[in-house]
Formats: sequence, C-alpha cells, structure tokens
Amino acid sequence: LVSDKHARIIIIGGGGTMGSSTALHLARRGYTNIQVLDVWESPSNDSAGNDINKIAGADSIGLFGGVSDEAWEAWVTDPIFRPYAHNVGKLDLTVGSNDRAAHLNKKYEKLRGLGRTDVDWMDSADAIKRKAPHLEQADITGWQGLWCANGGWVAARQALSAVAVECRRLGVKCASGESGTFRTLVLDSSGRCTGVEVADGTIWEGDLIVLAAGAWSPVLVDLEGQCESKAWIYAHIQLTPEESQAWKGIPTMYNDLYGFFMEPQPGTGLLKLCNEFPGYTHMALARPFPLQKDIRMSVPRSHTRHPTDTIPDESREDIKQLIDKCLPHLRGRPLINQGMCWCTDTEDANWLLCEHPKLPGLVLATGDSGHTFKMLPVVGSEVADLIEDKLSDTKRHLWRWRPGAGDPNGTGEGGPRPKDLSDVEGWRSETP
Ligand code: FSA
Repeated sequence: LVSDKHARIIIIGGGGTMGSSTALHLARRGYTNIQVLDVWESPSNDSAGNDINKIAGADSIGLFGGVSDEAWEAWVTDPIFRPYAHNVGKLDLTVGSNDRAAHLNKKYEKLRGLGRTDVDWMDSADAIKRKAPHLEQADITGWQGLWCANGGWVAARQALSAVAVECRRLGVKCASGESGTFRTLVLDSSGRCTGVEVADGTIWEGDLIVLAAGAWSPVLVDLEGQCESKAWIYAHIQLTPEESQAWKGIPTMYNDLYGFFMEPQPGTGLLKLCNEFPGYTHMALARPFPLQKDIRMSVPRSHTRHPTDTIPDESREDIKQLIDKCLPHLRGRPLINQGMCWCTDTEDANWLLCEHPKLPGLVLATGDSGHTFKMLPVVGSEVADLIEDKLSDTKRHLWRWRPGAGDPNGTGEGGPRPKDLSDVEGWRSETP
C-alpha cells in the first residue's frame, strides 16, 4: 500500500496496543517516516493495555489466524518484551462438564498431539490445587480445565512503555494532547485519505493513515457496525508485603464464569481481580467520519476523563463472588482502584485489519475482541505485512471488511446482547 520506506505513515492511536506494535514493526522494517498520534502520550491512558497486567501464554493457539501461536515465543525471546513476561503458568478453568470443558479438553488433546509436554488436564479440584497451592482454601469442587506451564501474565503498561521508548529510539515521532487528538480525516479530490486533522487545527499529511484507536475506532470512523466497544471491569486489593511475598510466582487463574486474577504486581503488592461477563455498552450519540448526522452507538467513556467513576454494583458483587470462591481469606478486604477499561469486539472475534474499501489510504487495525494484548509483540507485524501486501489470502479473508457477516463460527463474544451501563447502578459518581 506504500511505495517505499520513506512513505509518511500516520498511526492514529499509536499509544495503544495495536498502534504501538505497528509503529515498532514498521520502524524495525526500516520505515523512516512514522508519525504516531494519540490523545495521550504513550502508553495511552485510554488504552486497555495500560494496565498492571494482562493474561498471556502459549496456550492461546489458533487465535487470529494462528498469529497467537508465535506470540508467547516472542514475549520470552524478543529483548524488548522479555523483561515483562512472567512465566508462572496458567490455569484455564471451567465449572462442570459444559461446552467450555469440551472445548478446553479438545485444545489439550491438540496441544498434546503437537508433542507439547507443558500442558496437563486437571479433572478435579485436587488436581487444580496441586498446580496452584494458593487455591488450597478455594471452593472449586467440580472445576476442571487446562494447565499450561508456558505462560502466565505480562506487565502490560511496562511493556507498552518499553515499546514506546524503542519506537522513539528508532525515530518514530509522536504527537499527543491537542496536536494528537483526532478531529477528522482529510481526503483529496479523488476521495483518497491523505491526512488527519487534529484538535488544534493541525493537518498531519500522510501517504498512509492507520486507524488503531482501539475502542474509539468505531467512534472516529464509520465501521458500519463491525466493531462494538464495551467496558470490562477490574478492582485491586492491596496485599501486605508478606502476603505479596507469599504469593510470588502463583500461576494465573482464569475461570469463564467467575473471572480471573494473577500474581500480585511485584513492588506494589496490588492484586488485580476481574469478573467475567459479556461487557457493558455505553449507548450515546456520535458522528463517525464521514457521516453527516449522529448515530446511536456504544461510545467508550474514558476512565481518565471520569476518574471518579467506579464500577457497577453488580460487578462489585461478582468480584466479591470470585474472592469468596477462590480467595476466601481475602473476604472483606477493601476493593481499591475500581475501574472500567474498553475493548472493541467484532462479531466473530477476529481483527478488522484491512484497507477501508471506501476510504483508500486508510488502513484499519482494530477489533481486538479482548484478546490482543497477548499479541502485542506480533500484531504489528501483521499490520506491516498488510501494508507491504504480504498478507496470506487466508489472513486477508479473515480480517477483511465484512459488515453484516455475523458470527459464522460462533467464536465471537456473540451470545446475549450485553447490558448497557445506563441500565446498571452504582458506577457513576457524578450527575450526567
Ligand atoms: O485469556 C484471555 O484472553 C483473557 S481476555 C480478558 C478479558 O477480560 C475477557 O475475559 C473479557 O471477556 C473481554 O474479552 C475483555 O478481556
């Protein structure tokens, strides 16, 4: 999509997960003229990746056209990422013999079939507790699932910062604040996208524009309903230095019904807890480019701009339930740093990674569907491949522009419509 390595490439949302990985990979391939735009300096305050930790591991096989298969390898070998990968092991658990148990068991068999000796099937609470002694007091009768020794978690914010530092070292330019905040796209007379106008009136001219604005992508540019942004919830418990020390190196625990948590953050002793649910929309009016009138859609609500927002009462109850089930000795401890972070889902949970068919010159790199942080070291390479016309036909098809394509494989967030934040109580601490 570009003619040479001096092409001017602008990345909208370059302080987030997909954007910063794109900048890194383009810079590593020798592109000399990369301009990142973001509301915030990297790591962007609005990025879901700007978080103390995220789940990652070598068990995420097959995701995003197989890209996930290389991701953990990159986390533990690439010098930029290696310091932030915590190889403590990972439990992927479910309650009872349901579809998810069958899916996890199939994955286990597949991994074994590939000769992998780092995976195990845990068929009982006792088998789980052998891998995760910190769950000794947990009420997990009937739980089962997959153990993977390779994986655990990654220090998300630190990794994003390391990418930003490396990008700067490689010559990537960054603009933030008013001069990095998207206002509109600039088209030439043929309808080709040739620039981005930002809040202070500056027009950044480019040969190629990449939209990697995460949950804000569908609000900035009309994606014809292909991405829906939703909020997920977290809260922290402050552990004592002794508790934190005792829990050093615990494996990551994910359960599809109750949620997840992982090793306390080294240094601070913060334990992050998340419930699992289909996310919340936040319906409001917006006018994505190039629409001439407002449409009603889910619009993210920046936690940084609304720092006093907490979390819905029902989410707090869910997190308490996770604690009751798994960490009963922490019952009643204050839940601090309560907040929401925003992801954008596609129907089939695959990326939207293609040139916009109606806006040539604009590349879309979005639709993370909640699974992209673990791909931070590799996702940008796919965007760079797209830009260099090197994507395989399979990937090109998987990530194509596909309004109304639905969920043919049933792999997306899919299921029941998510609730809207306006229908739940307790999270908003100011009047609208
Ligand atoms: O192992 C994982 O991919 C965890 S993704 C984390 C998560 O909170 C999801 O559990 C949630 O459903 C949503 O997709 C946002 O990300």
